[in-house]
Amino acid sequence: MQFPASAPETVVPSALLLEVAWEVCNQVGGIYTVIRSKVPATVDVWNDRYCLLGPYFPQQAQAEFEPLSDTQLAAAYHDPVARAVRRLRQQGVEVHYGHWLVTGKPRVVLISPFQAYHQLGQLKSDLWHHHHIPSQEHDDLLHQVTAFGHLATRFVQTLEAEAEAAEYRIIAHFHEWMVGSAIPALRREQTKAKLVFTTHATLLGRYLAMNDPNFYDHLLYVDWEREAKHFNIETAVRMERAAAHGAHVFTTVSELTVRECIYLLDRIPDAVLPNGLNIERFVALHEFQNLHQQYKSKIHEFVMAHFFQSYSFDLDKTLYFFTSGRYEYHNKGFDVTLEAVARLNYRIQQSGLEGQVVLFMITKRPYHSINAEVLQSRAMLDEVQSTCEAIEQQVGEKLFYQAASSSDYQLPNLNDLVDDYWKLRYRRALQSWKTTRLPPVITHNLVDDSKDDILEFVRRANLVNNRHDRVKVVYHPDFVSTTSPLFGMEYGQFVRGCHLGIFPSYYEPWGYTPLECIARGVPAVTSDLSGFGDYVQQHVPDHEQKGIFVVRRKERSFDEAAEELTDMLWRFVMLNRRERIMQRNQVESSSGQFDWHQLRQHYDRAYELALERE
Ligand code: G6P
Ligand code: 1S3
Repeated sequence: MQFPASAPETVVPSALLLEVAWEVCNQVGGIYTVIRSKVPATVDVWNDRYCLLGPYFPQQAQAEFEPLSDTQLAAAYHDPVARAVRRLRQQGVEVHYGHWLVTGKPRVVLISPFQAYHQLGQLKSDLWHHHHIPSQEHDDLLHQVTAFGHLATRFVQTLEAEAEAAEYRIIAHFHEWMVGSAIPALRREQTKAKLVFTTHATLLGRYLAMNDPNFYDHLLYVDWEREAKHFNIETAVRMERAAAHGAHVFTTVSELTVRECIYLLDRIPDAVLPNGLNIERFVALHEFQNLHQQYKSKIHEFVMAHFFQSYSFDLDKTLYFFTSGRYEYHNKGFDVTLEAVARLNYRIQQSGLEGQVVLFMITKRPYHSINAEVLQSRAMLDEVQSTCEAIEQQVGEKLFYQAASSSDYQLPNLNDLVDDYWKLRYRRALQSWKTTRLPPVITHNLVDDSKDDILEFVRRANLVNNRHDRVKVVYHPDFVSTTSPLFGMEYGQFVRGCHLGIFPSYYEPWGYTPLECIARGVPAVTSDLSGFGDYVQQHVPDHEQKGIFVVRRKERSFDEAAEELTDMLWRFVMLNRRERIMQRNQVESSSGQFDWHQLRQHYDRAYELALERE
């Protein structure tokens, strides 16, 4: 689906848009990416009629929020948001107003939920009496969202009064159940604001998918109330339902989640709002290819440190695959990925094909520390490198001197140009580094490594980085970041340096990980059970040619999905360098259709619909 970029005048000029989410200035998961990446495209169109609202947590705010000074606030008398902030402050509410320090620098209001904790008893009682939402003791997240829901309600009401004076209508767009409890409260108070609610997953869907291998077959018959009690999430589920039912316009992120909404929330969504990214295109195509080469070299450094201590292989014939995401072994398709690479390992061994694959599994698990041997190996490789550099410099200097003073024009034996000291140091560095033990699969010491599904699989399949394995596995149970001593690069740079991202999810309302690859010109595998994969199947013709591969998992067994993925991986390893470069070009040039400047249109349509509804 392609839309022209909208001009500002196509958006209702008399409306003010307030976007409310728990993850505004507060990164928890995928919704942060949605809101943050959408900001530039939204600000382009809505300008100063756009504001965000989120919870105030001092530590997060310190890094991401810049408050307006009192003078700036006082001067903003035409701004209904500033007026609402001032009014609430006069009533004793602590409200922060300023800019979110992200690209687009939008205006943002942050309110600390904790200031309403003394009212929790009353708020819980109201939720029960007005909306039949029970409360739960000792659940701090529920306490925070209950308190925030109340304060958000007050803010919208105050803004409503201020905006009315300025003849603005308000659209308040709430994301996910954590901010959803404001919706039934606002409806009960007969708000004039038009309320939009987007759910990015359903709470029950996630729990059921994790626990029921036939989740999609059973979806039709789920007794939501019984299951919500069973998983002990009744309060949150009822908040989600109340928000979905109370909104003027109810939306979700993919056709797949539409089904969940119908069966688990009992409301058909009015619209699907697919997720996009803020895609940065380079003027010259070769620039992103150069970046691939540059970051691949950094990954080479990690690989040398991790493997070459035990044995070496040709890095020029090595492909880097990776998967990443929250540690949901089954939902994120880690199980299918591992099964497929184990089969690929066998196929490559049998075929006599040259080269190997390193699969990185990047996720987050509780760990004590980085494995000391892995760290030490990295440090020792650094020592080898600095020794080589010292020798290089010495040889260079001596060679230059000998060349200048030479009378026979013969190249001297370079070995003779190295001091014994450096020869010895070189030998010692290598001797103490090299080992006969196998390179470890996992880079960290997990808190509980006896019950880890990934480790269990590699042990069972004997995919433990044997010398003869043609697929090696590196399990990194922490996010990749510039401060990580092993990779020392940003996640986005790591993605660029890899050859293929693999994300054959079983449960994934949207799934940003493959899209993050496409945005960087890296081919990716997704599945038809992820919102993104489903969208690609419906809206991106010839997606395989564009380097987006969709594993079919709907109504197919684990074994069939694993086999299809193995075939995809096999075809990928058969490509030569030229073909890979061409494929990356195709991937990069198709990324534009996932830019928010295209996809934001869906949001504006939902807002127009909301304004039409009573
Ligand atoms: C980019 C660089 C080339 C390099 C290639 C490697 O295209 O511009 O100089 O040869 O990457 O591609 P590969 O798929 O083998 O990592
Ligand atoms: C949800 O985050 P998650 O990883 O818990 O929302 C994301 C943004 O819409 C979506 O990409 C993801 O699939 C959902 O699961």
